[in-house]
Amino acid sequence: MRTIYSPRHAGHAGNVELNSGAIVPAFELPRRAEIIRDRVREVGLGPIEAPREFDLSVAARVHDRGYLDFLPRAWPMWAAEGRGGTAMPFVFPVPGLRRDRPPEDIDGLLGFYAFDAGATFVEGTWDAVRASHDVALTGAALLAEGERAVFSLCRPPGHHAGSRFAGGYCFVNNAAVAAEYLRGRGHERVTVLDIDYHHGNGTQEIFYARGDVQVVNLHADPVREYPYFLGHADERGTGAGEGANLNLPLPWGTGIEPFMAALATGLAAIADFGPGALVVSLGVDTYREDPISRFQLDTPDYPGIGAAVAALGLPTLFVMEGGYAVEPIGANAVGVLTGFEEG
Ligand code: OKS
Ligand code: ZN
Repeated sequence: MRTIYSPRHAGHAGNVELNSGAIVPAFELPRRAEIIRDRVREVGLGPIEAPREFDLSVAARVHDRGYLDFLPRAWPMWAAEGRGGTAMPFVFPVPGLRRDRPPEDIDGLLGFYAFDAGATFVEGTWDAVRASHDVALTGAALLAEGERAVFSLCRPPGHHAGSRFAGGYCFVNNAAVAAEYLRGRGHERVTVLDIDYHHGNGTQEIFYARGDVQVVNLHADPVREYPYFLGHADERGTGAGEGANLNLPLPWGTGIEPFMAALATGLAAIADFGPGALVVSLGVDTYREDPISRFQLDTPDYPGIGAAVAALGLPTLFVMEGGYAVEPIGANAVGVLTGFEEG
């Protein structure tokens, strides 16, 4: 399996986040991607290649134009106020407030285009986001050109980013952009399978009214877990998308057996939908020692997940999402991929 990787992710670094009432260094670190890349090399998964360059035309089909225009401007606007550190929103247009007119001030804009304080900007953020988008699209292009499976080692991740909001370390929804690309390249139906610990609320929101892109999510039950306000089992899609969204929420403490049972349910729904290609939002924050998550998966469990996904027999693009137990992240993420190849 080919891996697509760009070192430009490393510019998104040194930012802080709000956690348990304190400002702490962000958990989403450059080391994460480097450790995964090193593990790909170590196990000989296949070549590691630089991304091609893409314009934002596919991204503009899943994201709002104003949102996409804002992302590269966020840090320059922040810096123009004489500020350094981390650009972070603190006020949000919840229902009851105006969403129809973007403010002109940077603090207003940061909140206008976010659902939480968790997608923060430093000077190198946009360049890293742009490269992550190219990494995803390069993987999708290789799939369209006939590869059976590709690993897009994206950083920053994407699955919390919606059509017009950032959040949860995510800016551009890499998996959604890849799925949209594959839709435009000969596949009538495409599925996004999200196995990150957290619900992929952005991916769900983007495709919720569409019948051509199925979204299947396994995640910690939002009744107790971030992102809280989406990801329940009764969210099944709307309009043309009715039935094309499937949420499989699981309780805190979930181990590999119930996880695999839910995965089997998700895979059966995918087989019924009959997509021509599959995009897997691959998070390994399901790991037992993840510092911000509460599932109980162990390193030897991950290859079985990849093998189960391989049994669908679909062209498959793996897009990296979360996972914060930094040292084991390589063994866990690449374990899914080797399991897929052997499965
Ligand atoms: C609050 C942390 C919020 C959780 C962000 C979750 C990011 C993630 N300090 N999404 O898949 O892993
Ligand atoms: Zn996650």
